[in-house]
Amino acid sequence: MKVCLLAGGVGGARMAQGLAQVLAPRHLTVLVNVGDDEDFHGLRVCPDIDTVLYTLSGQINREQGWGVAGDTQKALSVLKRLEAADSWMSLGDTDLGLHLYRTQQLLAGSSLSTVTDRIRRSFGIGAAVLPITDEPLATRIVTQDGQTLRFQQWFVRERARLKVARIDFAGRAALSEAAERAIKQADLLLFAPSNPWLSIAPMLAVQGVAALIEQSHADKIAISPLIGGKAIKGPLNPLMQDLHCRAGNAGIADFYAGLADILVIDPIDQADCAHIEALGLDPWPLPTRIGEVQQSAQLAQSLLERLER
Ligand code: GDP
Ligand code: FO1
Ligand code: CA
Repeated sequence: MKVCLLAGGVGGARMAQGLAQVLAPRHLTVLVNVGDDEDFHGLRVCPDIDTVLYTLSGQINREQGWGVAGDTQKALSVLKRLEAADSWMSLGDTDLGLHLYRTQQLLAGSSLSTVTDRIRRSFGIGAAVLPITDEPLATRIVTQDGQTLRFQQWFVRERARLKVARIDFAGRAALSEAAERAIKQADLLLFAPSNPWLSIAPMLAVQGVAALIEQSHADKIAISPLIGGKAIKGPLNPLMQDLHCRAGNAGIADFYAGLADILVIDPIDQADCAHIEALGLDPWPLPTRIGEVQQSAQLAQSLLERLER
């Protein structure tokens, strides 16, 4: 079975890691959000792509959920001493090597898909990892106090504390050819337990993606990022409040209604099944805590077995 995973950073990477344990590499493609991507010190930084690559290659700093384990910050300390712009973004020394390479390759004319694939291969990752688009598509946060911030300004500099009025996606990015192929060839389109509004929505904003998913005859499964109504990590709960979403899995189901057929929720949230069914989605209660690779592999295995029944 060919699986195409739509992924943001941490939640996406954790699900990708489990799938990689149970699928042959040629049967797994991870399509990754690029709305978080920004330039720092002239270098292209792609946090969600890098979180997926570092996780699949075992280099991730597991406590942080981003960056390389054991990385140092000598270069950053120089930038800070020089009061360089945007040095609130903690770029580690090892991580900077990746940004240098990517930026040089992009400037030399390679697409983001091509560069990402070169890095994937050198990291020894078998599954395909692809940006959803090769063109810039920047998530912009419009705050309730009237500012328009770049995603990382809001998330890192402001620690996601400013209330959100609206999320915009700047640019008219087109789906990459490789991503289009992956969606068309998929037997299962799987939405990782990523943040729907910050990681999945920017991918759906890429021209053609929503229509291709709608036309696809693949099974379409979304995994809820909430357990017991709470996100494991990140600003999802306050964001849902700011955007006037229904709380808990009802709000997640509202997002995925019409897009997915099945919503996987943790068994502790079984009481949400009625809300989910009311929207025409089939609720599948399965353990969704996937912080350990065995847990993620178990979830992947359960999904595949249940589909094959
Ligand atoms: P980001 O781009 O790094 O913010 O990561 P994603 O958007 O891919 O994922 C963020 C979401 O992952 C958060 O809303 C978390 O609740 C969710 N998440 C993280 N770990 C787990 C887990 O073990 N299980 C589930 N169900 N969700 C998780
Ligand atoms: N997240 C932070 O909260 N603080 C940081 O200083 C930070 C630096 C950073 C550097 C490289 C990278 O790939 C990711 C980094 N992140 C940092 C995470 C990044 O903001 C992600 O976009 C978020 O995890 C949301 O997806
Ligand atoms: Ca992200």
